[in-house]
Amino acid sequence: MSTETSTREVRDEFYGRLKEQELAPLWEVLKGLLPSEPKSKAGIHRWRYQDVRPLLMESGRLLTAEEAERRVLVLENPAFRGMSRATSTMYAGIQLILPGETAPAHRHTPSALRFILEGEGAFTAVGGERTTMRRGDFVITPSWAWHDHGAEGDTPCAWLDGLDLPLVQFFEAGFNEHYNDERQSISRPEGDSAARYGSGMLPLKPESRYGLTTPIFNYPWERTREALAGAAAGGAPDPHEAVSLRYANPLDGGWAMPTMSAWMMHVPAGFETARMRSTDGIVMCLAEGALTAEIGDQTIDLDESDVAIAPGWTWRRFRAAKDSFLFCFSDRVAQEKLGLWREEKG
Ligand code: GTQ
Repeated sequence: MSTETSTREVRDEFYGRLKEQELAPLWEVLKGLLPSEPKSKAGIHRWRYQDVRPLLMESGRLLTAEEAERRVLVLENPAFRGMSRATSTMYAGIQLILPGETAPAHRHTPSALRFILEGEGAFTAVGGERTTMRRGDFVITPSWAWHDHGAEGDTPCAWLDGLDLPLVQFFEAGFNEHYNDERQSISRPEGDSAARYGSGMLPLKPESRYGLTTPIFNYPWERTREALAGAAAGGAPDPHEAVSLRYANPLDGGWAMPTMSAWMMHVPAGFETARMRSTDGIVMCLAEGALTAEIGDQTIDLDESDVAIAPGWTWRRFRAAKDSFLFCFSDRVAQEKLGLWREEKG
C-alpha cells in the first residue's frame, strides 16, 4: 500500500467519525466556499413572448384569476427547475388578468414589481390607492402592502412580475395574509401618490407611506421614455451603459425598492455597448425596439416583451438594430447595502 493511499484511508476513516458527530473538515470544501471569483449557478436563458403568450392565454381558459389567486406562468431558470427562480435571488413570472377578473387582495413580506406588457384597463390597488397599468409602466407593490389586481377593459392584460422571493426564502422571513374581501377598500383617489411625490416636489414633511419603498408606485412609460430619449439627445451614450436611468425613491434619491433594483437602458439604433459584468444576476425585458444581447458565450436576439437572464458575473453587451429600451431588475441594491456589489468594465 502506498503512503498516499494509506493517508487517504486514514483521513477518510477520520471523516467518517467526524460525520457521526455532525462535523466536517473545512479543508475539503474551502476552495468551493471561497472561489477566486463568483461562478453563478444560474443559466443564461431567453423566453420569447411569442412562445409564452399562447400558453398564457391557454391558462386563461383553464382557470380563473380568482381560482388561481395569481394566474402566473413562472419563468423558471433551466438551472433551477422547480425552484421558482429566474436568477439565483430573483423570481420572475408573467401574469394574466382577463376582462372582469380580480386577483384577490393579499399582502406578503416579499416585495413585487410589475412591468406591463399588454392590455388596456388593468388596475392594481396598493395600500388604499388604485393605479391604471399601461404597457411599459413600472409598478411597485411594497413589502406587506395590501394589493389586488383587476381588469376593467375588454382586453386581456399581461405583465412581467418580479419578486425578491428567493431572497426572502433564504432569510426565512416570509409572511402572507389574505384580505377579508376580494378587493381592498380604496381611501385615496387615483394619482394621489404621483401628485404628492412624483413631480419633483414633496410634501413639506414627507413621510414614507411604504416603509423603505418609494411612495410612488407607478412610474409611467410615457415619462420614462421621454426622460431616456431626452437624455440621449443631450450627449453621447456611455460606452458600457448606453443611456441608463434608474427608478428612484424621491425621498432619498436611492433605488425605488429596498431589495430589488430596477432601471431602464436605452440603446440608440446602431449603438453597441462595450462588455461589462457585475455581481448581480439580471432579469431583462425588451420594452421597445430590437436588441441583440451577448451574454457569456451566447448571442440572444430580443424582440419586444421577450425576457432574458444575465447571470451574475457574466460578461454582457448589447447592440441595437432599432432604438431600444430594455427594462432590467436585479438584487443590486441588496448587494450594495451589504457591501458586496462589484462591477468590471471591459
Ligand atoms: O401579484 O401578488 O407572480 O403574490 C407571484 C406572487 C405575483 C402578486 C406573482 C404574487 C404575485
